[in-house]
Amino acid sequence: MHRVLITGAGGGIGRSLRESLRGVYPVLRVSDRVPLAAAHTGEEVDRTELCNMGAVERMIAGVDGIIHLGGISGENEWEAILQSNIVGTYNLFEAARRAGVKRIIVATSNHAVGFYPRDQKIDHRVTPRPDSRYGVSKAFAEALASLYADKHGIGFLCTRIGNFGSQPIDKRRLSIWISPRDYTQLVRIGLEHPDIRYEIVYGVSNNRRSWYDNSNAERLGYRPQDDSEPYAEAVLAAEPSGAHPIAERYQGGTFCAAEYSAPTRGA
Ligand code: 15L
Repeated sequence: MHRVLITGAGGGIGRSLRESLRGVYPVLRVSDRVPLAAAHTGEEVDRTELCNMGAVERMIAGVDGIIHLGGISGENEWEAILQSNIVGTYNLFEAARRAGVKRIIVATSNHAVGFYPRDQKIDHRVTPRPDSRYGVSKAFAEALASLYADKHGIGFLCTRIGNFGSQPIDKRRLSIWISPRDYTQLVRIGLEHPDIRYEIVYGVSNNRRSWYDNSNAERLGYRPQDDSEPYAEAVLAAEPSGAHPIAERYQGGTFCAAEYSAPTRGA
């Protein structure tokens, strides 16, 4: 990997990876739709709207690997999700194919599988159960990655990120938290592992309360260093009571409860 591109480099995960990957690859190109901090040595700064194919093609020129974080990072109206996450991801993968990019790390999300219940441990083989239009866009990204892996030979690591941050912020996040250093490790596996065709892994730390069987990530060499458990007592003490029963039942939490209108069945 000579030149690695980060899309969505102005977001929380993007800013963190920009720091942790500084100097790891000869050139780090950082891009966002909003202006970014000026380039450090070894960096190139770019500004691109992912829904503009011509701009995406220019952004991608000369790139070997991509960390795709760009797009909307939560639930939104369909038109916004469509342009940023669906058209934007299509433009990126298609431009990458034309430019001969070798690897793409995709920031998918726990919300692609958010309607699995909390009492079920899931692995990378489960079918998607999106909990939102946002979750559907992440399932779309995984499906599109599968197509571009099988048909065009780009290597993809789809990371179903739980909740990224310096520490877990509530009860649900105790099960899905990922620390910055663990996500950096996972991204580097995606870019540097010699044999990746198409893989789904969970972007989570080594949480004792995890809802995921992350054996596929372990198989690829992932050894997360952090666990949410030391934070559990304080987090649980601060947890407000009266959570929505649908949010409480499913892994996606409030993403599941929002706009929920199905007749509630049993438990
Ligand atoms: C996500 O996918 C979002 O990008 C992030 O903002 C959080 O909402 C996270 O999931 C979560 O589930 O906590």
